[in-house]
Amino acid sequence: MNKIYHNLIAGEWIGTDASKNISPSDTNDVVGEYARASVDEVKMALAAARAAFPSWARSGILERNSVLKKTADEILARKDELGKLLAREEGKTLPEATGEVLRAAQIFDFFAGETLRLAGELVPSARPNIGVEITREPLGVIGIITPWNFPIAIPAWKIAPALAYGNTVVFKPADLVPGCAWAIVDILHRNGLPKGVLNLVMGRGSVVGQAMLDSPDLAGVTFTGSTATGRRVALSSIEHNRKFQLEMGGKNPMVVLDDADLSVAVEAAANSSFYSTGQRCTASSRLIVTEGIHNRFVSALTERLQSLTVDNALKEGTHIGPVVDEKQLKTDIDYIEIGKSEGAKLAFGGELVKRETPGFYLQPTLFTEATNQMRISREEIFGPVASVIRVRDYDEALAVANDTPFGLSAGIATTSLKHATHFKRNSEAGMVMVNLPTAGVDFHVPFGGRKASSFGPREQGRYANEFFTTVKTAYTLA
Ligand code: UN1
Repeated sequence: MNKIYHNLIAGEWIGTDASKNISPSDTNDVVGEYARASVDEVKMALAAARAAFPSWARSGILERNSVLKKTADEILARKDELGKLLAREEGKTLPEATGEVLRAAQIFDFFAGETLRLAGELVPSARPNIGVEITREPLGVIGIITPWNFPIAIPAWKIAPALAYGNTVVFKPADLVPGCAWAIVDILHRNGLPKGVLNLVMGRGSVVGQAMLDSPDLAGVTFTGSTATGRRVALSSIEHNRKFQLEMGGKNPMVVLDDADLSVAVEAAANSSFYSTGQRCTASSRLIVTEGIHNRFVSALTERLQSLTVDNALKEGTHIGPVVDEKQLKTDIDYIEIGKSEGAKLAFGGELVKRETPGFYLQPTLFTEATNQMRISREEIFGPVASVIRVRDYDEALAVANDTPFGLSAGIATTSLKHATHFKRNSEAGMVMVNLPTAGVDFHVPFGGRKASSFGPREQGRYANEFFTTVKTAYTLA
C-alpha cells in the first residue's frame, strides 16, 4: 500500500480516507495520496486549536521566532525538492515553482523577525492622572482557506503572520494541491510548534471548508479563492460575528500607451497574461492599447507568443505549464468560444496541444478587437487567455481600465512621467505597476485590492497585523 499523507490534528497525523494527487502535466503521475478530513475530524481540529490558544498566545516571542526562523531555513534548504513537488502538483514551470518556494521561505523569515518587533503605544489620557496603553492581542483560532494556484506562497503568507502574532490555526488547503500544504505543516510541526497550534485538514471545500465556516470556534477566517466562495465565507462570518479577510478575483488591466518602450510593454504583457498559465488573480487579461502603438504591439506580442513553449512543467525549456485540471481547462475553452462568438478576433492560440505526457495543455490565447463590454473582458477566466482592447488615448485607457467590477492590480507601460503619475493616483486598483507586469509581487509589502477583488485588511508585510490581531485600549489610574 502507498504511504498516505495524513492530516495533522492536535499534533497527531491521522486519517484514513485518502484521494490521489494527480499531476496536470502527466495524468499518469500520482504525486501522492492525501487524506480527506471528515466533519468530525474538522471539529477535532477546531477543538485542538482552541485548547492550544491560551498558552500559544502567551508563549514568549522567542519561541515563536525560533519555529518560524527554522521553518524559513528548512524551506530554503529544500527549495529544489519543494519546487519540484509544487511544479508537479500545480503545473507551473520548475523555475516559477522554485521561485514561489523561495518566496515562502522569505515570508517565514520576515514574520520570524516581526515577532521581535511587536510594540504598542503609551499615550496620556484626556483626563489627568490616567495612562492609556494601546496593545495588539492575537485574535484566537484562525481558519485559513487557500487556493490551488500558489500552493506554498499563499499558505505561507497566511500561516506565518497568524502564528507570529500568537494565533492558532486550522488550515484547509485547496483539494488540488495538498502536497505543498502537507510539506509546510510537517516542517512547522518538526521545528517545534506545540501540538494543536497548527492543524491541517485537507479535503473538499464543500465538506471541510463548510465545517470550518459552520463553527463558532473560529475567531477569524482568511480566504483566497473564487468570488462565489468568498461570498459564502463573508455571509457565514457575519452570522458568527467573526473577522474575515477575502482575496478573490481580478480582471486586471495593462495599459499600453503610444510612448511606451515596445519591448518593455510586450514583456510585461506576456508575463502578466500568460506566465503561470495565466492562473494568477494578479494576471492581466485586458491589454488596453492606444491607437498609435496598437498594431506594432499586437504583432510584437504575437511574435513573442510564438516563441513560448507549452509543455510539461518539469521539462527544461517549458515556458508555460499545463492548465491545472480538466474543469479549469473546460472553463478556458468555453471562454475562448464565448470570445469568438462575441466578435473578438482570435489573433493567436486557442487550441489544445498534445505533448509527450498526457496533460491539460492549452496554447496561450490572444484576442484582438475586443471591447470592454464583452464577457471575456468582464469575467475572470483564470487561464492563459487575454484580449487587446483598442482605445484612442490615455483618458479613454484609464476609463476602460477602471471600468470593471474588480480592482486588484493594474499596470501601465509608458515613458511619460505625467501619465505614470496620473495613473498611479487614479487607478481604482489596490496595486499599481508602472512598466512592470501586474503579477509577481514582493513578500514584505501590503497585498490586496479594492471593489469585488478583496475585502478586509491587506495581507503581507507589517500590514498583516491588522487582520491577525485585535486592538486593546487599557486605562490605568496613576
Ligand atoms: C503574485 O502575483 O505574485 O491568487 C501573487 C493569486 C494572488 C497571488 C498573486 N493571491 O493569484
